[in-house]
Amino acid sequence: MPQTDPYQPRHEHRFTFGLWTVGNTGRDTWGHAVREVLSPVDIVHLLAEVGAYGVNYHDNDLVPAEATPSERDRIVRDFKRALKDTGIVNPMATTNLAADPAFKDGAFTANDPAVRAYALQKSLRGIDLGVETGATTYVFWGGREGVESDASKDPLEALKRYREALNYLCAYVKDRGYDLKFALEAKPNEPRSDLFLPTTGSMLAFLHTLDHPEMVGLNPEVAHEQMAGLNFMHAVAQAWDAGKLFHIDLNDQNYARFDQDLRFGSQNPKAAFFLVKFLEDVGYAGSRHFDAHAYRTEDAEGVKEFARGCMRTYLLFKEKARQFNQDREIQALVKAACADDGAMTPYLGTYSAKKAKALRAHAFDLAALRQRGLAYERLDQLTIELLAGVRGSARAGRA
Ligand code: DIG
Ligand code: MN
Ligand code: MN
Repeated sequence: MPQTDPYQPRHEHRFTFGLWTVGNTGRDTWGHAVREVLSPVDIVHLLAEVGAYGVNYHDNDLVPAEATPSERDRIVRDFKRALKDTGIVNPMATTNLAADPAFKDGAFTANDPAVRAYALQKSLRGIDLGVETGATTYVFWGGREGVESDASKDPLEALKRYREALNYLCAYVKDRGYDLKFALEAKPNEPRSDLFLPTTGSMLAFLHTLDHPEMVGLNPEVAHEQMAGLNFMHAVAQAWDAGKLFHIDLNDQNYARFDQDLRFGSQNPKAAFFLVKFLEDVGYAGSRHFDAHAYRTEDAEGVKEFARGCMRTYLLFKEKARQFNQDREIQALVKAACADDGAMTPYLGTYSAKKAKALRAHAFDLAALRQRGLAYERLDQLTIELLAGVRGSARAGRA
């Protein structure tokens, strides 16, 4: 009986890809497409072949803006049949509010009220389409919600328009009785010079200013926080802490680059490992969405390798996280670093006058506090050795 590959993706892993990811034709600012356009049906079958769980889309990835109503119905019918034939599901949908030249000055935050109205209309239709194909999460990424010159737009007015649009669309979902929640995706810049609501933290604060914050969560993306030089896992932890990790966009990114949307774990494996460890430790049950695409150098087979690599790397790090959590020496170091003999309990936690009085009177052994070593060098070295695959074969003690 051949040893089954422990890193084979299965539906239970909830790996999803957007139509625009494995369908990316390799066109970039400086070069033409290098790959054929794939139909949504072909992409669904490709994702089934590589072992994915689901497929996501922007409205126009599925239904071109110029499609007639009958063409729209045929496309949706064929797409739903492909989902049924393959068992691939559609957990998330979104609106493309970035490509149409009408959005050149933004969509929800555009200065022209007709553009803002068109963005709402397009989103209403996109929401209906997403619900029709089974989506239960709707993402909003404000790719054009920003400025090149702050002379052009008052940020307070922009936030007011953003809020008005999302309140309008939340009210629409409630009015239609849809089982749909919204997930806001931040990005600091690109394609606009500066984007409003640039980080997951900004989005988290903003969503609480909406009329129905309970319907709205976050869709953090690895590349977007790393573009801003931030620790992505910390952003995800804050979203989770607030009960707002509704979705997640996984990829990778060099910190000093434009939005690269690289294969998951391909640039910063240690950061990817701690992200996977976090998601698995807390029991995140949502989609693991790979918002990424293959290198421009790749052909159709290379695109499949890209998709397999995203999922395989996630599963590799999921296994490494299990080993990390069970490694006696690592866990002993983690435990020692967080040791608590209870001596500070009378002073910490919820304030009381009694506690504060006792704390004020307490004499600290500052010399001891200052000289204590925490052994993080050994802890991180063991992490590196675990990831490098030597920890498993090392002796139980010091290598
Ligand atoms: C880009 O990172 C954005 C758009 O592709 C889309 O709106 C969202 C969905 O994952 N990610
Ligand atoms: Mn991106
Ligand atoms: Mn994204």
